[in-house]
Amino acid sequence: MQLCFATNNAHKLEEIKALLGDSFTLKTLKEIGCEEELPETTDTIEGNSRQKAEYVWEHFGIDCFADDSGLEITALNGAPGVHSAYYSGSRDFQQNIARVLTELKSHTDRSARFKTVITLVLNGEVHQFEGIAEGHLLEAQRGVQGFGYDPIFVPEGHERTFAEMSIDEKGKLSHRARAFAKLVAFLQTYSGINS
Ligand code: ITT
Repeated sequence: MQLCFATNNAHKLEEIKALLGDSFTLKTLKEIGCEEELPETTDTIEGNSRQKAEYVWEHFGIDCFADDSGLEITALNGAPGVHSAYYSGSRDFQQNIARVLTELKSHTDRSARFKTVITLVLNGEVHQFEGIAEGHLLEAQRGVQGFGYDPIFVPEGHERTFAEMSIDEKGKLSHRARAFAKLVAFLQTYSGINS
């Protein structure tokens, strides 16, 4: 069965290929002839994830899935959320962290969660899978692994930040891993039923 993963992030593609096994031939956007930037113009993580997957389905007619993620901070009413990548106005991780830390200065509640929503369009039907990693935010950065807000995020039940963990360790706890696990379980059941 052929399926497109609507991402340009090679790292994400390799990760999901390893999880899915041989029942699925995963195609990249390039391989299906999609060279354009996918639209991400809604105001929610769910909406952007769905918008990307539906764009590929509508323009290329191939079953596909897309993901979108963000950091939701309780004291900031869920911000930066869908704006996580460009919160400071640029994609610069250090500037984004700096803005978050400044805005949190007057708050005692430091709880936050990473959220991933994957949208799968299969035979024209839409399915969504959510993964959450609960945790809290430090006042200063620790660690150099990972990306984005990892140096200030400590997942629930742990003392180290995501940036102090190995890829494998973060991979067991992360929002993205949890959402992908639900997608993989769904696809395995689906391919079992249809083989
Ligand atoms: P795509 O090209 O796949 O869209 P992206 O960087 O926009 O890559 P996401 O949509 O998954 O990635 O996430 C949006 C932003 O949320 C990302 O740029 C980070 O700032 C933040 N983020 C998401 N997942 C994160 C993680 O695991 N650790 C730290 N920050 C993360």
